[in-house]
Amino acid sequence: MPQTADDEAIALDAATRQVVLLLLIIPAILLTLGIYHGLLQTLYGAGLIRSSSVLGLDYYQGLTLHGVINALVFTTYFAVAFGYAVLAYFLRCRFNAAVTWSAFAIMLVGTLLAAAAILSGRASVLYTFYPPLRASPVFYVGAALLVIGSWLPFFQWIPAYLHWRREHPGVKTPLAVVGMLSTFTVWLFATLPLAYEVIIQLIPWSLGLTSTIDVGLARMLFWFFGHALVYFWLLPSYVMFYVMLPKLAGGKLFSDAAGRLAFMLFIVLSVPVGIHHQFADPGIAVSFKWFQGLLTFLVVLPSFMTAFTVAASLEHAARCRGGRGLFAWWGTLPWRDPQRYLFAYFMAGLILFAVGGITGIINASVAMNNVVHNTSWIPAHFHTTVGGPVFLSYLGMTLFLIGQLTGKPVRLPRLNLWVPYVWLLGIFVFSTGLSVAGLLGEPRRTNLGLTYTNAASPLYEPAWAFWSQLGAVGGVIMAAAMLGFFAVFFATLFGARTAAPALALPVSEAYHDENLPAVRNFTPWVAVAIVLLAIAYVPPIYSAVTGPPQVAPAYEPSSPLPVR
Ligand code: HAS
Repeated sequence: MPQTADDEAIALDAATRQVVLLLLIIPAILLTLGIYHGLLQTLYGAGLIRSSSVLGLDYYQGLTLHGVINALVFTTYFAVAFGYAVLAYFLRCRFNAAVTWSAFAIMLVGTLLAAAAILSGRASVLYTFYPPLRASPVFYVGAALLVIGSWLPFFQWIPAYLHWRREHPGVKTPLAVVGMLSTFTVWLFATLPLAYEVIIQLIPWSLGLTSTIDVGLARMLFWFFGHALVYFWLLPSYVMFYVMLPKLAGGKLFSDAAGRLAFMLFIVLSVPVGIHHQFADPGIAVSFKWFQGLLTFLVVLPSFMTAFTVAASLEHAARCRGGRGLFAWWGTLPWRDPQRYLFAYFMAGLILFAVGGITGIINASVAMNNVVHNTSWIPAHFHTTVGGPVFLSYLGMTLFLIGQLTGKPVRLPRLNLWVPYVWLLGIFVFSTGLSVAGLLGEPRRTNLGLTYTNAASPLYEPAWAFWSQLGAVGGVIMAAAMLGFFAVFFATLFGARTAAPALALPVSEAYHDENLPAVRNFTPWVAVAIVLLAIAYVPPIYSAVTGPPQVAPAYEPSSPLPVR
């Protein structure tokens, strides 16, 4: 049966509407801080700031704020908000208000605790927070609460979905719902080992109950979570690209089954690949590294499928709009339509992802990883992935949902249209600079302005200077794009209401609406995922637990000596 193709407006129940709005507005405001520290990073990197701190916040504190706000808080809040909107819209369901508010309250308390620890200088442990860097227990408790709060909505959505299926026998689950349930299935798999790391290892250690920590085990558990995390970020964007983009382009989704298969493949393949972040780590057998490296090449497949399906959908749309020729049809797409600003946000992100995907494949090759690991190539890679399709689609959808759920039209539409394109340019310039510098050996997560890009230092590396400065030019362009975004965001938020709040999501019809029974049920995919996870992770974890423990005392980034 074809999925709904109309964009009928619905009213959300009061609690869901208010919580979704808060989940969108709070992190968008926090982003002002996250973006400011992103700009500072590029200035430190280019040697334009040559001190260890600016306005009382030191380099590692700022880097931690940048990563935690942008990569953990903004993304998690958005995924929960978008999940509520999608489930409520497509399944026409209501949620228990007490649970919805509790989830929000737990996430908020967690965020405030983590923010307090970072701002007071007691948690400069970066967004990866792996030991032997040690933070205050307040930070770890905050992070744990943020994660626990984000589980609750999923436990509301599962019964809503099962109820809908009972009420609609034989009807395909809407693709957007499949996408969001896949997102949170991956999230649940990924966050369980993280919970173990935080509760059993980090909190007792930070409380002083244990004097050392097994760094090898902690890093393995973190990356069990860490790479699945990137697909937790990506999948809500894929929901937008499959379900909304074709309609915004003026066409149809080329293949419904391709979207469903992509989401199911992510359930299976997103998690058992984390060791590709540890190719350089000691104490992990080469066979485990190669196996997870191989699985990493498999997890690329659903993204390639997405690239081809989205491109085919766009071509179909363009030809419907009168597009001709082998390439000329791209020009007929609605690149400059301020009313379809979501198209611009999505497309700018997708163009960046074509680059981010290629650099990811380079990272995944064990041999080539040796060249780029821990260099500035890595931030270049992730700004074209999480900073590209993920960030831009989240920003665009934040505006869209706020506009709809407040009944306020999005203000400054022309400026809004420019935001994604300026961001695209900024990321290109930034990533080009950091990629080349990385290939020349420039390290990441280093206050380069104190040494390597400071001509007054004996450690000065002239070969890195130009490329780091190019990175800073990109950083300034990105900051300009974000100034534009904040102008649009606040003008919309404080603008006048012109309509009653209502939600109407753009929904694409399928061009090929295939009936593929294999992708209609989550259970077999979840079962295969568990088996593959066991094969990929039980041996390395067993070896980390039973092998010689890699214990270490606590460190802080400001000193090479252990904390007393
Ligand atoms: Fe990655 C490190 C491998 C995808 C994020 N990655 C990171 C880190 C982050 C990150 C944050 O194997 C650093 C973590 C840290 O702090 O240490 N990554 C991959 C691979 C993929 C990949 C194979 N990464 C992502 C995504 C991210 C993300 C998605 C965030 C959302 N990554 C690695 C590896 C490392 C790593 C190693 C560790 C490196 C190290 O040594 O530390 C793949 O999933 C990528 C597949 C993607 C594609 C692209 C498909 C293209 C599409 C766009 C089509 C566009 C169209 C529009 C149609 C195959 C869908 C028209 C376009 C035109 C150009 C006209």
